[in-house]
Amino acid sequence: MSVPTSLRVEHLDVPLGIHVSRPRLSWTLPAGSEVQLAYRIRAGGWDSGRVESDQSVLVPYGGPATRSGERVEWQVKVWTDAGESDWSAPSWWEAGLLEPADWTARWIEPSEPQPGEPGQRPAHLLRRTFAVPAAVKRARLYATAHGIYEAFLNGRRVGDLELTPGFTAYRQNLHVQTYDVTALLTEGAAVLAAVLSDGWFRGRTGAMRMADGFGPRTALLAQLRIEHADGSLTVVGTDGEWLSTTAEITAADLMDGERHDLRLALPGWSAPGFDATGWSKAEEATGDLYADFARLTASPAPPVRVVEEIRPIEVTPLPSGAHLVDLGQNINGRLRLRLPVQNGELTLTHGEALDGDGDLTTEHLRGIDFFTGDKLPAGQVDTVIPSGREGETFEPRHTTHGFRYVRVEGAAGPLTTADATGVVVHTDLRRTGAFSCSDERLDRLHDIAVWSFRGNACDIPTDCPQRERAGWTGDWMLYVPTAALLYDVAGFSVKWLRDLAADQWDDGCLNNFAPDPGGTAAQHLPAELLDRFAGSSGWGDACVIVPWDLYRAYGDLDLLHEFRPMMVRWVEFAAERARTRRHPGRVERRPEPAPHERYLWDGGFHWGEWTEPGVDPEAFRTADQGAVATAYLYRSACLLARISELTGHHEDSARYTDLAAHVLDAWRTEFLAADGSLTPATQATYVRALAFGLVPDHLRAATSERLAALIREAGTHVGTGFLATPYLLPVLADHGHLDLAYQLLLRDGEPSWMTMLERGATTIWEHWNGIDADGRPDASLNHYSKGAVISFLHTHTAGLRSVEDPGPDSAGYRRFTVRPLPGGGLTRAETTLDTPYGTARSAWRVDADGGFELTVTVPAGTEAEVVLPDGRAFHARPGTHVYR
Ligand code: RAM
Repeated sequence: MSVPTSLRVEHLDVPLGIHVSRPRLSWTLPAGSEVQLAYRIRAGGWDSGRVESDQSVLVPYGGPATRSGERVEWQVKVWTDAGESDWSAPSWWEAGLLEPADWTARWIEPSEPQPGEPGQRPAHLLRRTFAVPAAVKRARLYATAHGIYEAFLNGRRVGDLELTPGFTAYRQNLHVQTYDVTALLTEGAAVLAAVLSDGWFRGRTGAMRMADGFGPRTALLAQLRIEHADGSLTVVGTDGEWLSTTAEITAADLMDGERHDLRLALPGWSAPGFDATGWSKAEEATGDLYADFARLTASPAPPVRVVEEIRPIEVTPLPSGAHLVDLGQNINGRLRLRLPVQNGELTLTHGEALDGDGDLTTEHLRGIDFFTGDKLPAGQVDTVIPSGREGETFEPRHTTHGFRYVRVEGAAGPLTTADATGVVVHTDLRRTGAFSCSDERLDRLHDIAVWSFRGNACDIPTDCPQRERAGWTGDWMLYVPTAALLYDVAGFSVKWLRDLAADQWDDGCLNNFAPDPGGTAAQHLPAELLDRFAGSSGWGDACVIVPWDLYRAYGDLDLLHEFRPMMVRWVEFAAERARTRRHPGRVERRPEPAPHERYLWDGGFHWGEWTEPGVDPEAFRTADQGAVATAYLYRSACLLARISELTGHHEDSARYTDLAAHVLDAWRTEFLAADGSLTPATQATYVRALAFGLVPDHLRAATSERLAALIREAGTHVGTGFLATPYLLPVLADHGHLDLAYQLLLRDGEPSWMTMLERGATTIWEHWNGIDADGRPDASLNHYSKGAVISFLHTHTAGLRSVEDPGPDSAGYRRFTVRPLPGGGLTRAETTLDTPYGTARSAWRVDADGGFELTVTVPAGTEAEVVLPDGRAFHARPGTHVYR
């Protein structure tokens, strides 16, 4: 009998060094199985159990307690009336160092008498010699840092991970990487070494380029555990025996870039036999964070790696003598450059756009100091001084950039495409979803939206990979449903949510992005300052909406349990803001507050719809954002009520249902007229109101007619900004305006998605006019939020939809709908998605005489409702079905 078709630890891509003793197992059954599953898990002894279900399920592992470093194996078998299968091939995971007491190593800081200026600080080399006294059976290296580290053992780089230990709220969560280093060790003299740079810990981060966010020093923590063939153990770690010096990386910063002086390179520095005379003693670090080993944990996300390499499409000499490298694709990563044999310095400036003369411009990428209004440098400049030896390569590993073009200045000879490689660096996410159709433009739009996500998935979901590289809450909230149609983003999101929760303020406020190097410090600023940036609706609501969308996509109730306390505190914060603050404009119009205003959230700080075409970009600072904020308070209160119910907090469920009802009443009283029209009369207001259920059923048709009219009045152009854009096409399609949805999607002329394609975008722009009609760039050209439109292709065009409001029996595509909505002249569309239960697929085509054929694949253990364009509905069981 056949065994299950797939087996894996759900939401966990690194089996080595995991930090939880209760991971979840999932399996997919062969299609059509009506069976029970049995599992057995070996951690020391065997633990076994049986799952009383004919479904594929997630089983929480409650078996024998895992000990640090322990290898756990598991197998499953299938039981049916006909008999039982063999045990499946074993899968396994290995626990990391689970307890603070497991650490004998101590934090060390490189000797650094005088830290340089932020952005200009060198990386340090650290090394320790030791003896391997006997043959090696098995060895593990556990390592982490304040900063970015690369570990080396006996002259070889350990592992293939990049930018370790990644970016987290280091004060509360610091990830330890575990490496299998058995093959790097032999009996005799050995060296454990590391390169350490500022990274996110001490380097410049975010829109404001603040440095020293988490502390003034970099530091390393590493522990090597060697099991010998004879049963003995050698443990070596960071301690007072380490030496340090500065590296040939004379500056390394994630915003500014990297500087290498290869004349200073020390060949063999990480191998035995190297003469380290002149190196200084590294210092054992004590105090504050160093004493806290409880914050050390493993990442629930896959690691960052080099995931692809790109050969440039062109290298062009510029009149200045510089060379322009064009990758043909905007990426996050770095340029690897084969160096000419020369002594002079080369400068590599990374950017996304060209000026009128065909030279690189980075002006549009310069951020602005939020408080002073001053322009900041664009950064992203690497420099290298070759040693003059033959065969050298430059590759910066302690920074990444957002770029398509690199201007290389200072090369003595001509450069060609063979000299340069675009190295794509981001979280090594598992691809789970695809879409294609008969219209090349839509395939291309899909492609650039995927690239935009990839460009902003380097350990955290960022807004953009160049100007800010920050984990903006609103951006991820808007894109997560789309990302979950493309990649397994469960662990990636959980990692980020933990950092968001870690820095929630005492009053429940959430501050724009996570991780936040400022931590919770900003909460103590004077109120008038806070009111210029903190606690925005639509951004803070990510704490409710992101977990909810993950639950819809992956069916994991645990994460609703885990993050519910953060949601409760946020919604209470927002409700209290609604109760206690009023917008000055409303105070003027209505000095005595109306009773419903207790539930109207119009005070405090809000970004508002953001990047709405034609709206003064500075207006948000003083505008009345009551319609946006109150809508989000309603949305979050509704979801929190539902989440409370699902997690067994019934009193809270009643409390937030009641809150939601009051907020809804307030919103309607203030913004909805009896004829279904809304204020403010923007596309965004209408879209949000329909998407969030703010309009009563009897007015929905009228309200959606008014939305359609607004769009036509705008020349059938999209008029939404940040928050409403992802909902625009679904709302139109779901309210009888499918044609209009396709017209907007395929519309050319600014503002539109097709304009991005026409003007050569290879990633999604922050602004609708990212490149204007004259070819001038504006703001970031790699912001994924407007790319959320591609989810419409999956959920409406191809028609594969998760349940809106799922429970345990339907979440994670255990039940789903296939309801394709052809339009836009398409003759074919197809999507696939690897759900937690297996691959679901919807594919349709229209033949020459108008016949429609739909093929649907329903994974084992799931069921689908299939609705054809003519309205006929079917119930589909596991298997592949064709409908005509
Ligand atoms: C911009 C960021 C981000 C957005 C905020 C409000 O600076 O790029 O995308 O969420 O502002």
